Amino acid sequence: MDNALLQRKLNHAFAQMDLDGNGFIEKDDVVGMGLKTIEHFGIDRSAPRAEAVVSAFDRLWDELATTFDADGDGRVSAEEYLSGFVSSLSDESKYADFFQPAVDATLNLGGSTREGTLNLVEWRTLQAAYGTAPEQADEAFRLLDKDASGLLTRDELTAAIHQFYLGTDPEAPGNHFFGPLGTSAN
Ligand SMILES: [Ca+2]
Ligand SMILES: [Ca+2]
Repeated sequence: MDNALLQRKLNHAFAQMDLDGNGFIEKDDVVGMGLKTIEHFGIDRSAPRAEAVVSAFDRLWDELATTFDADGDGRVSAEEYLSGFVSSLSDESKYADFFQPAVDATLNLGGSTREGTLNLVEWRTLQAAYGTAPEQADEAFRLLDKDASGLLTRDELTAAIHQFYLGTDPEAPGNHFFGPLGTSAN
């Protein structure tokens, strides 16, 4: 990993995903992140939209374990996470297969009549689940809502997450996707 910005972003994402803060991403952390998001949206765990999130994060864990857990101890260390990104996910199509199901399931927690889009209130709710302060969430929304429509579309959100995980441009709005770097609530 020779890009300092990308490394900071991945460290930030790792710390957010390591829900219990024990220095490893494990199944409970990943599924727990899905459950925490459902809880913030106030959606019943048995609702189909909630079930979809749980199963998508379950699959995300399976992908993480298969692709990143190099020493096979059933958990992903920070080193395994960083090197897994470099060796496996710099390929665009692999990246999409990996994250898109969880992204789509999460976006569908928002307005049911606007599937795959988030308004400001829904965006704040999602960001709160990831530990981002409301004013920082609002700033990120403004940056990401490129056409100022007041809604973040699936395309805008997908592009932003892609910038977050793979981008090296310090000006890219997607760098703000998971809140200010280095200030994870964990
Ligand atoms: Ca953990
Ligand atoms: Ca491991």
